[in-house]
Amino acid sequence: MTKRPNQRAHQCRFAGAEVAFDKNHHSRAYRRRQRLPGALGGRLVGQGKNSGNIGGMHDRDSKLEEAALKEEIRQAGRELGFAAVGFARAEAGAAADELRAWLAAGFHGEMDYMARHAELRAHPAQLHPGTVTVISVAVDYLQGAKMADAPEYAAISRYALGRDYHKVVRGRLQKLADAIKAMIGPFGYRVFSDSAPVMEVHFAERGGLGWHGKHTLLLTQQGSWRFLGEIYCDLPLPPDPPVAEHCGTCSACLEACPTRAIVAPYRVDARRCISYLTIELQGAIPEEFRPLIGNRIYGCDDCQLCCPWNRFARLGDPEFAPRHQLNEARLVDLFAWSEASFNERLAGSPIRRIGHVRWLRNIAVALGNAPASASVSEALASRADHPSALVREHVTWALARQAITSSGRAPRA
Ligand code: B12
Ligand code: SF4
Ligand code: SF4
Repeated sequence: MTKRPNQRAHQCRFAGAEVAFDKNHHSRAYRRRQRLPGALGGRLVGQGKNSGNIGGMHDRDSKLEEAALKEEIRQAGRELGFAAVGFARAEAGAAADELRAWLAAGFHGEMDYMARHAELRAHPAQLHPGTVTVISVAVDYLQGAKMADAPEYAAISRYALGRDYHKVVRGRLQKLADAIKAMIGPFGYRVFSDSAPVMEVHFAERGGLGWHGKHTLLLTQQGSWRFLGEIYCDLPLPPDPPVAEHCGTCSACLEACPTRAIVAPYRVDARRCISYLTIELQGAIPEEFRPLIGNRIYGCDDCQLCCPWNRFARLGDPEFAPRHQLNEARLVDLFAWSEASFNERLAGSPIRRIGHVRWLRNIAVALGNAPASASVSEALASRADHPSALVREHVTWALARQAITSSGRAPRA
């Protein structure tokens, strides 16, 4: 895939943005309140709780004010480093039925939280009372660092090589909420980034940030290497128009998926997805998938690597730059990390969430799939007596697979 390493989406300018809000926005808020007693100003004193009538703001001046406020928010978002900011009504519509159908098919596997909180996902105002608008943001994360491309090296998803996005995106969203408060005064809101039952891709799509790709991720003409986050709020702002979809007749992601997890366009059976198998699944990885996982030890990028739109991807924030050379780490070296090293080196990384046992489980599978060598067998043997039965079982499987490979017999794919 051709990347354009010198292209920068944006410069992150937290400090500059904060200074600008302090200098200008209080006076703007004051001016807006003076001009808008019946519009946002009215809502702020508790008049408008509705979903879509935009608070009864029908006159032209109010509409201009709303449009101006949205642009101010968008600009503040850009200054905080967001690649895009969009506005949608807080309504799930038909997407809620699709979510229910996905759950009914059992595609969520062991992700019980998806089923437990389905109705909160479908009804934003139940999750945060008063919510009428969802402000969605996107943050680019792709890095220019070289990725090792050999079976004895670990393949870790690009999104997980650096700092944990949950914290980064939510921290930035809080700054955006503070900026909005400086513009209009207090308002009701809550910020999220993959941190609560929110239909993130749906609202980003409705807010014009991109379209649902056939791989189900939010896709744009600058690709899909983007995190999503949102502010649920009680500001009755008009929605942005959705963008047209541009998957067309392409089906590259369905064909590239190593485990055939994209069972139909827009339908991922999570139970087959390597991201689920290596990150979400607590127990043993089903044997049928182990050979297909290859050297992927945390997540999978294949449905994005093959996507033609990712040729136009922009580089993301340096905060997501690889730590501990995870972009070119040998499997045997990572397998040797003690639990203390794992916890210490991966502090602040999303990978730490899976814990040392599942880390070893995943690497054992990748070592089983690696070309046969004495160093791989020795590394596996060193964990054969690990206290965790889960690790021992995967090590046994991997040693058996190594034995088959070294005997010259083709391992079962
Ligand atoms: C659960 C989850 C997973 C699960 C399930 C994935 C899935 N596709 O559902 C697993 C663990 C497999 C997963 C993997 C990944 N995930 Co994930 N995941 C989520 C999470 C928490 C919820 C997604 C969800 O609601 N799924 C439920 C199903 C029903 O939603 P859906 O597939 O989008 O289905 C919609 C449409 O496709 C459509 N639909 C469904 N069926 C049908 C049928 C027809 C006929 C039609 C027309 C439409 C249709 O309607 C549905 C509702 O809108 C979100 C965060 C969030 N809170 O939203 C992150 C999120 C989607 N994941 C993200 C990422 C980065 C990934 C990975 C790339 C990570 C990696 N590199 O390993 C992979 C990609 C795998 C993939 N192709 O989806 C990002 C995506 C960013 C982006 N650009 O879109 C999110 C938004 C997190 C974030 N804040 O950034 N993920
Ligand atoms: S992340 Fe990998 S396994 Fe999951 S759907 Fe995409 S290509 Fe398939
Ligand atoms: S690979 Fe093709 S079908 Fe899949 S998301 Fe990208 S453009 Fe759409």
